[in-house]
Amino acid sequence: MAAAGAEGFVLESTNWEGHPVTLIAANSDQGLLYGAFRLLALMQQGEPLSALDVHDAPRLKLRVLDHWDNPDRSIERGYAGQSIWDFWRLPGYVDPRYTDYARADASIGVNGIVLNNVSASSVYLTPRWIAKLAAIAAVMRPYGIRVYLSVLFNSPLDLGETSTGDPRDPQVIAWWHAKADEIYRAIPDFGGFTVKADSEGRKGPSQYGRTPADAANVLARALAPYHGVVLYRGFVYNNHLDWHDLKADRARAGVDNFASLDGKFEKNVIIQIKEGPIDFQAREPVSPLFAALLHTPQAIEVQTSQEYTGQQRHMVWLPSMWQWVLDTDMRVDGKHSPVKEIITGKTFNQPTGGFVSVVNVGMEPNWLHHPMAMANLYGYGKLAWNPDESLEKIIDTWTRLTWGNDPQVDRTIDAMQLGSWNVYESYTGPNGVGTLTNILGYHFGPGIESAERNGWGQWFRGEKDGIGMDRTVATGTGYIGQYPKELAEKYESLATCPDDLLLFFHHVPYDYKLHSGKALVQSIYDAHYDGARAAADYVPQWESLKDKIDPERYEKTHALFEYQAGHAIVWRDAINNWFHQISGIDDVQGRVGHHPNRIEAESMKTGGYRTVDVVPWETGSGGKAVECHAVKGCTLTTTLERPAGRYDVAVQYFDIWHGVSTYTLSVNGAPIATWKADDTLPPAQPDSHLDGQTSTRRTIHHVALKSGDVLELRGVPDLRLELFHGAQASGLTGAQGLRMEPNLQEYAPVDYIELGPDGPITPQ
Ligand code: GCV
Repeated sequence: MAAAGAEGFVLESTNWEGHPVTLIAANSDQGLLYGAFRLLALMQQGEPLSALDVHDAPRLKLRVLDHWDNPDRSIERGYAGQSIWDFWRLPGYVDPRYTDYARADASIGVNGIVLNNVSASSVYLTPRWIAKLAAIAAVMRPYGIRVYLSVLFNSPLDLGETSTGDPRDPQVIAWWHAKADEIYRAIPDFGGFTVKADSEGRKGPSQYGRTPADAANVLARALAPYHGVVLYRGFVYNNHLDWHDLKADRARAGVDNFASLDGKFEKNVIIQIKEGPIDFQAREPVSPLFAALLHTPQAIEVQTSQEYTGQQRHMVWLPSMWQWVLDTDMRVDGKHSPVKEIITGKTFNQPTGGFVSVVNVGMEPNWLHHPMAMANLYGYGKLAWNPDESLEKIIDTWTRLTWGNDPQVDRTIDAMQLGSWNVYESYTGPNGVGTLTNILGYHFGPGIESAERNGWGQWFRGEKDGIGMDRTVATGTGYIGQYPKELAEKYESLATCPDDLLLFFHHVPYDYKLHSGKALVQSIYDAHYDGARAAADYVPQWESLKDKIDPERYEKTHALFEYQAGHAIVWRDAINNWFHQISGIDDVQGRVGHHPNRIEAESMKTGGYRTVDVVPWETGSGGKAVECHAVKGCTLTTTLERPAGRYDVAVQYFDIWHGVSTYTLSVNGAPIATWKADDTLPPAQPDSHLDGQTSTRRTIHHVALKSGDVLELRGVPDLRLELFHGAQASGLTGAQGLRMEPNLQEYAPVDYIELGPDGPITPQ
């Protein structure tokens, strides 16, 4: 049993006094629990119990989920409802969902949960709140899960209990020691603290002329007597970089800030490093910081919550990306040193290491909104347990446990999930350019230039002459020099830099010839068409399973796949149009900028609609859309000149968070579809922009049409009359006190109508 260690287990089919028995053995309760969960999973997959011989133990010590949950139950980058932690009712009322969550997490091997946002509030450290944390810890404990807390670096000052936040000040040191004592009295198995400091405007040790090591060590010393740890985040960077400085580079920040501190941290400090040097993009190279800390334990941080990868409205199976990161061999000192062995502590002989995922589950019944997104949480647990587990096995097990053992169901879902990261990457930001989302909005749809010309440093430097960040040592920011020699040489040279990271490392002309043989811009056009097509294909693949899936989950997933198909076209067109305009290079296949089946709303005959600009221009077809400001609604009509047949009619409109416009599509005066633009899902924010985040497609399938038919779209806006701010105070009553709040209106906006074939739309 020695190999099972503290958390492993053995499952064996044996017999006792002539009777077959199944043995679960372990060195601890936790090991037994994991063994029991494994046994249940095997049984659920129909594995015979007669020949069990499973010996397993986790490879990573810390398998921790981060919740970016705030005290008011909002969640930063959460897409499945409000926080499950109902702090206002704790500790008196302990929601039974905590037990469900603990059980689900333990079943995939999670052994720690950071309860609150890394952008932390100091309120959690007050006695009243420690009692609340203790109530959650009591639920987690039987499941082998320790609770952790994100702490504000200068909490004692923030709470008014010291006169400074300087980590070297004796008052501050004493405060943290007393606070640790207090926490451990309430929660004897408390895991420790996570710290985000000197990052994105958060205060940090730099304001006192101190280093991350000073800040981490004061906490670590306070936790050490109780075996607690500090997970200090390597995500320290300046978000006010100078765009005009061609040497400025956010990607450098991790190594620049931490490498010189290697060896200066207390033993119970673990540096928590985001997988890539920027921020959970669809693809980034692996952070060079993994190779720069030889004397400090490390944890990798990934993001199950799909902030930049479709926010749980697009299916993207992220373990494919994570395993690519884990398998990356950093070649430290020319030796085999894959990330997965660095974070277990093996490469640099560290006593501990970790695998952390930002999870951001919410109150929605399935925790993450998209039924397929739960495969990300499951896959995280499996990789944190064993980074070498095969992706095929992980997804197949998840599919069987979630959707049953029907071979067609399993084959179909497995294949869709396994390809989904590459599909998403190809219709959003291929070639290492980053996810070309609106980084100044809520990181959802395309908004290409939002990343440029500001201090955030998510630049890709798309100019007339070419595109990509020159991060070479020879002529660029020197970032590539932060990698160990072999990797640095590979990335520095255009001859060996992989196509899928090219624009992360090099600035090249648009007609640059890739290793694939294609010109860069053509490859981008093709990738976006292929990616959008592949996303569209999820719909018929899913429909092929209709009779084998329960109606509730079938319909929910179907609607999400339809949404993804439409939104992938928004991405495809925005990025292709932008590249077409900046490069001036035509698509050799003539698709970009030519949409023969598209009828622009602004070109249709209108009853009341007015033309408006879409900003940024690339997120609206032709840069324009129409809006209706008339209470009774407006119409768009067109007389078709098409051969008779069945068509899929797609209406591209904008669904903003506020307001519920109504649309009706009619043929020759007979309505064929009515729907409401009632999106309130979490990515949406209270702004009324028509852009790539709100552009939405509704497809009405198999519509019989012929030449001469009149197609009419009627839009009825939602014009909200709100109580005029201050009306009551000013003594205004009734209609006098009402006015239209421009930010709350939804003017039934329309971009275009498209008749198949195009994108997902095929003639019937
Ligand atoms: C919690 C990104 C996200 C932020 C997040 C930050 C972090 O910038 O957009 O919401 O803040 O990363 O990881 O600290």
